[in-house]
Amino acid sequence: MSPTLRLGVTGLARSGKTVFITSLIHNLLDRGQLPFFDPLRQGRILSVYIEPQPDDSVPRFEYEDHAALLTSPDPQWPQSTRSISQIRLTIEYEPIGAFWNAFGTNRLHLDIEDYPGEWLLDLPLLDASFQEWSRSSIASAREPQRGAASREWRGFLSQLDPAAKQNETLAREGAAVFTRYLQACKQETLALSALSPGRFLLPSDLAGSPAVTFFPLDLPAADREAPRDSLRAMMERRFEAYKTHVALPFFRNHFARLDRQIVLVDLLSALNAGPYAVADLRRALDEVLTCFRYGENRWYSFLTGKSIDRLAFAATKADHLHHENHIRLEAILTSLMNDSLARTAFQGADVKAFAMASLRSTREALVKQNGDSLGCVAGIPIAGETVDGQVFDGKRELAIYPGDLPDDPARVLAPDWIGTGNPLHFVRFRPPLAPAPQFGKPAPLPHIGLDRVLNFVLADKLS
Ligand SMILES: Nc1nc2c(ncn2[C@@H]2O[C@H](COP(=O)(O)OP(=O)(O)OP(=O)(O)O)[C@@H](O)[C@H]2O)c(=O)[nH]1
Ligand SMILES: [Mg+2]
Repeated sequence: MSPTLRLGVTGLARSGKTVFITSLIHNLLDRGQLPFFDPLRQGRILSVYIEPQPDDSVPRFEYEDHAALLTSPDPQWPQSTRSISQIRLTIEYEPIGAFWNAFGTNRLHLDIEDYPGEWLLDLPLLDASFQEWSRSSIASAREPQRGAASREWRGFLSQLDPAAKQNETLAREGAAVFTRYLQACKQETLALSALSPGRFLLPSDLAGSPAVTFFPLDLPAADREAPRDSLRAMMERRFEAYKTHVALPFFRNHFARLDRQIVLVDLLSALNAGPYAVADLRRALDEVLTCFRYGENRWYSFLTGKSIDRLAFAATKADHLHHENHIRLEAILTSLMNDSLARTAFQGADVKAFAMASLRSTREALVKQNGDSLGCVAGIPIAGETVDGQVFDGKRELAIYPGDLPDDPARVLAPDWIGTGNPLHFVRFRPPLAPAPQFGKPAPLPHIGLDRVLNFVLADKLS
């Protein structure tokens, strides 16, 4: 029996999970440039291969399709993930130490799971009552920064009487209006993260079912019993059904069985959208960390008996910044994470933050301007991206100065740090053209810092 490490690649929507998993496998299978991954640098990795996964009921992660798409002559990013999938890598390695060296190899199964990032935010709901969720959700919708995004939803809500008789048509209409509000919050301009329930944004096979046909209600402060056939009772029942039939099985069958987690964070999109989005991202991180507090007397700790001993947070897509800014990006993530660690009184696991790019899509360039050298990144913006009003066709390369992150990480939460205009500007780039094959084999996907993340989550299991 070889030991197994179940690695959860977690992250909010579009944070880069699928690209990360693809690049990780590609680099391990094809021995990429991973100088900071100790077992490989020490020459102890003997072979890596894909094996049948352990769970027959979970779809296989479509590694071959994603890798083919990213390395094709016209490389493309993968589609958004719509459901859970899994893949098993087996790593044969030489253990450290003279005794073992004389006696051959060890094996480790690395089981990796990919799932839609939105689902992650369902886990904090497990501990919330309908009333608590309604209050916090409606309070957020009333924040001025969400004014435009939540207008229709607030208007709808103000017409409702929670004590009125239950009504299926109204329930469907309300769920649709509430979903439109969540979708508007997710758009690039707001780039918010803490949006739940997750299946409203990505219902998968639940679309249209009662479990996703509910919405929060503006309830009176004094807790009164609602008649069984009232709108409030109907919403409450469905909220509880969502917890029992959607959030809990996901937690029990997947999340709770993981040994280690990598939490990918699209910090750049939040920075691009401004301090409100960064604060919201921190709120989402708080919620994620709360889910990891298995050890404490939370009722769901009885379900698992397992605890995560290492947790890596990684700010992805660092190739949008010149390398001089990578340390600042890491410092900002560390600072947000430390805030969250303190606020959630999280203990028990080794936690570390990284800045990385799973698939490096840019190269660096220095551009002279008024006697100064600006650290730029050059790549091909994806078709439709705009820079200074210029629309890109997905073919032309552009060198862009994305701006400098602040020196002091705490500044990113200060409402005044972006002044009148955001000093940061990121465009989305196409994946890089695949490098020429090496020794007849495809060249491994280029990355930034993938090896440091791997070393943190994997190296001690290969010792
Ligand atoms: N430049 C750059 N862009 C990246 C990188 N990784 C991801 N991206 C961008 O981020 C987008 C989302 O990446 P995915 O891996 O699909 O993200 P995900 O977390 O799986 O998203 P969902 O499945 O929707 O939850 C991609 O389409 C790319 O535009 C990277 O290393 N560099
Ligand atoms: Mg995905």
